[in-house]
Amino acid sequence: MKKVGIIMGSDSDLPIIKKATDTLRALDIPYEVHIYSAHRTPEQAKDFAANARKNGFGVLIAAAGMAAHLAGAIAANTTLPVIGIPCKSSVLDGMDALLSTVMMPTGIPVATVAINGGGNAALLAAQILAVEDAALADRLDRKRAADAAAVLEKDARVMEQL
Ligand code: RP5
Repeated sequence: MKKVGIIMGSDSDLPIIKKATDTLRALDIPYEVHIYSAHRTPEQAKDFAANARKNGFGVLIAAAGMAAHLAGAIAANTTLPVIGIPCKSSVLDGMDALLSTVMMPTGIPVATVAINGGGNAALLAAQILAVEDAALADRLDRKRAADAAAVLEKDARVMEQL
């Protein structure tokens, strides 16, 4: 199976990345994680993106906060699908990162998930890989069913709490 490449701009983004890696591990999807910054280590970020396809990656996730150019910079150097996670910092509630990540110019798309949306980034990466992987698609179907069952279980008990 192709790997998911995860790049974060700083180790301060780790709690958000952990949500993604937990989800990928639960789905038995191989991944690799790096700390590369569009601003602090631009050459390493570029090299990783430019070589990602030949290095066995099928989709990339890029997480960054503040002036969050990482996902766009990664997307500029590969035609693999790139998923952007805008990370919330201590000011502006993540709106800075959301707009920096989502407002890409035509020609260089980034599929942007919610602010701090590490779990959905991983699920979207899984769904992309599952287009060509029936076993993974089956695992995703089973997860959806289990998630729905968990909600219905809460529904069955909600009146007991009120
Ligand atoms: C971004 O700036 C990182 O992705 C992080 O979300 C934010 C702050 O980074 P640190 O100053 O905590 O390293 O590049």
